[in-house]
This record gives sequence, structure tokens and C-alpha cells, in this order.
Amino acid sequence: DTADVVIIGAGPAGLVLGNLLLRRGVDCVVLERAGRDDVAHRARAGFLAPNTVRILQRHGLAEGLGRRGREHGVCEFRTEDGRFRIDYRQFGTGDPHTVYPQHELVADLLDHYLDGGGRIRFDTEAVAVADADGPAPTVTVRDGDGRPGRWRARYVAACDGRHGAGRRSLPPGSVRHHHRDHGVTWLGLLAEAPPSLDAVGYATHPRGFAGHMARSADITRYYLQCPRETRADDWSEDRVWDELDLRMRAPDYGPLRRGRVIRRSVVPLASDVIEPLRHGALFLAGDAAALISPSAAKGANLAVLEAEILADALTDALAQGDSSGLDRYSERCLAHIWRAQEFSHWMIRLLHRLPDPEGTAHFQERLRSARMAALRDSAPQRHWFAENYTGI
Ligand code: RFL
Repeated sequence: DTADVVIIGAGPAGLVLGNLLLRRGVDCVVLERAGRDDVAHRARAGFLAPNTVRILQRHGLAEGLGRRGREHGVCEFRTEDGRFRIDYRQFGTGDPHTVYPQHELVADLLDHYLDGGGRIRFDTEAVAVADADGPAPTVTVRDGDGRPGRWRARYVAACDGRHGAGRRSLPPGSVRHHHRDHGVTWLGLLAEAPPSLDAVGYATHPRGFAGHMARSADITRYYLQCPRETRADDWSEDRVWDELDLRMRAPDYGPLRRGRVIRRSVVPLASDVIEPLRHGALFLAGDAAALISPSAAKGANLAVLEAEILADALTDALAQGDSSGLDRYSERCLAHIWRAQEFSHWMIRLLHRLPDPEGTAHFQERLRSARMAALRDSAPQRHWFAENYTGI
């Protein structure tokens, strides 16, 4: 089988790329390890940046989110010193987030792609990308029954996440791999419960961080910082809610609206960047390019941005023989990635007591509360926060 562009992975990155190439008449195929139902039902991100919404609108991909997405513009910090709110639409660029669950976005993108006649192979796992630095790159695959196959391509877009075939196929020494473990772990919870706050809630507490993020009228995401060795099912539902009430300071600010916990995951906060995002004809986008701790909700937004940049560059190369966009792809994306990493790193240090091998815990804790006080008291600091919080 052949395609000019073989896209590995049907997440936000792969499906935005597929839709854009399809509309421009570029011959492409998407290879996806999972089945269609799995792809359209994986609950993950929910906060879309204003730039992400603009990209999706620009390409006619925003119909569902226009109808069902909700604007969101306030966060509330609950700390040892009381609580304060930032209405970030009044700062920075003045734009809100749009809350729209990632799996609904993925389902929309999939429908759009298939309605437009796009080619996709579900239950097809890419095993490796070979000869990416030669004239005839190939992607070896196996289907759900383990039967092998092979795709020939002119370009390969690895949109298959951090553990995908794209990263695995990079020859040793061809790229630099930055990895940073922040030493903090979150228990991510999806609860069948209406939001308890009309804001994103961030609570710092001696027992650890707790977070609250609305997903829809009856689904809310919560996070609890937990010990690294915690397994997703270790904590009973009662323990989860009691701990959330305690850290979110329910006695002071009102109890949380409880409900069944329908999904749990353990998320070690880590950052991970590949540099450059290219090896010959193989390009990395989305989580395959860089993993960002979810503390600042950037991952899906970067995935969409990179997909648009890559779609433009591939179209220029294939339709006009102009490969300058491909040559600049990595540098352009990395500029956005490192800014997002920097902000997410700042958020991690705002919200957590970090492991402290140097024995300066008290000093670090004072810095953290000064960081929080600056955000509470300084308008320029809130402008900086809003610009970075919603920016991509
Ligand atoms: P995805 O969405 O992981 O999709 C990759 C696809 O590739 C497939 N695949 C393969 N297919 C074929 N062959 C192989 N060898 C393959 N290996 C993998 C997979 O089945 C899958 O379908 O990557 P993509 O497109 O790069 O998108 C990235 C985002 O999904 C991710 O960055 C975000 O979910 C991160 N994230 C958040 N980002 C935000 O912008 N805002 C948020 O509010 C937000 N919250 C979150 C998050 C991530 C979380 N987790 C999963 C740690 C909350 C959480 C809990």
C-alpha cells in the first residue's frame, strides 16, 4: 500500500493533520492501533486554548465545539492564606478557554475526516518506520490479528504519542531527548458529579495539591496529588471525596458535590521533548514530539497547532516542491513547546511542595507562597499569568 503521507495515530494531532491534508487534496492515510469506539471515547483533556479554537474554526472543524463547548474564564486558588480568584478574561489577551472534552473533539474530527472520504485503518499498529532518511520511507504494521503489512510513503507523520512507533524508530543519536521527572504524581479522577465551583479550582494544602475542573453539566475532573507508588484503585471513593473536601477546604468554602468516580488514572508529572522533531522524512507532532505535564493543560493545544504547521509545510512540499516549511517545522514548533514547558514548570512549582533532596524545604515553601502572593496582589503578574495560561 502507498500514500504520500502516512499519519500514525488518530488523536487530535493525527486527525487535524489528516483533515487538513484531505481538504487540500493531499493523498494520505491514518493508521490507528485502537478501534474506532476506543478512539472516540478516551476521556482526557478538556481545556481548549483560544488559538486552538481559531485553528479549528479556520478549517471548518469547530461545529461541534461551537454548539457544545462552553466558555470558561475564571480560576480560584485556595491556599493556607485564604482564597482568591482570577477572571483571566480581564487580563492578557482577554480570551477565555473553551471547555470541550477531548474525546468529543476527536469524534468530531473522525466524522469529518470519514465524511470527506478520508482513508483510515483502525486496529492497525505501526511497528516501525524504516528508511526515513532515504527516498522511500516505509511503515511496517500489523493488524488486530497480528498479520504484518507495509506502507510506502513520501512523508511519515508520527502522531502516535510518547510510546509510539515514531519515537521508537529514531536512530540512536539522531535526536536529543530531554526528560524531566518533576517528582510529583497526580491521581486523576473523572466523577459523575456536577461541578462544585464555577471556576477551575487549584488548592494547595500541606497534604498535597487538589484540583477541580468542570467537564460538562454532570461530569467533573478532579486531581489529587498522591505518593508515587499509588495505584489507581488504592483509594476508596469515600477516601477520595474526604481528601478532596479536606484539601479544597470544604468547611470554609462549602462541600463538594459528590458522585460516582467513573475513571481513574495515575499521572506522574513529567516533561519530555525531542529535538529536532524530524529525522529525514519522519516528522513528530503532538505527544510524540513533546509531553507536557497536564498542570497547564497544553498538550492537546500544542498537538493541534503543530498539526496545522505540519499540514501547511507538507502541502507546500508535495504540491509546489517547496520544502522550506518542512525545514522550519521543528524550530517553529519547539519555540511554542519550550514556552509551554516553561509555564507548566512554573505552575508545578506554584501548586506543589516538591521533593526536596537538598533539605531546603522551608525555603522552597516560602518561595512558593511568595509566588502565590504575587499572583494574588500584582496586576502585571496576573496579565503574565493570563497570557501564558490561555496562550499557545
Ligand atoms: P494521543 O491523543 O495520545 O493520540 C495518539 C494516538 O496514536 C495511537 N497510537 C498508535 N497508532 C498506531 N500505531 C502505533 N504504534 C500507535 N501508538 C499509539 C493511539 O491509540 C492514539 O489514538 O496523542 P496526540 O494526538 O498527540 O494528542 C495529545 C493529547 O492527547 C494530550 O497532549 C492531552 O490529552 C494532554 N492533556 C491535556 N491537554 C490539554 O491541552 N488540555 C487539558 O486539559 C489536558 N488534560 C491531558 C489532560 C492529558 C492527561 N493524561 C492522559 C495524562 C489530562 C490528562 C489526565
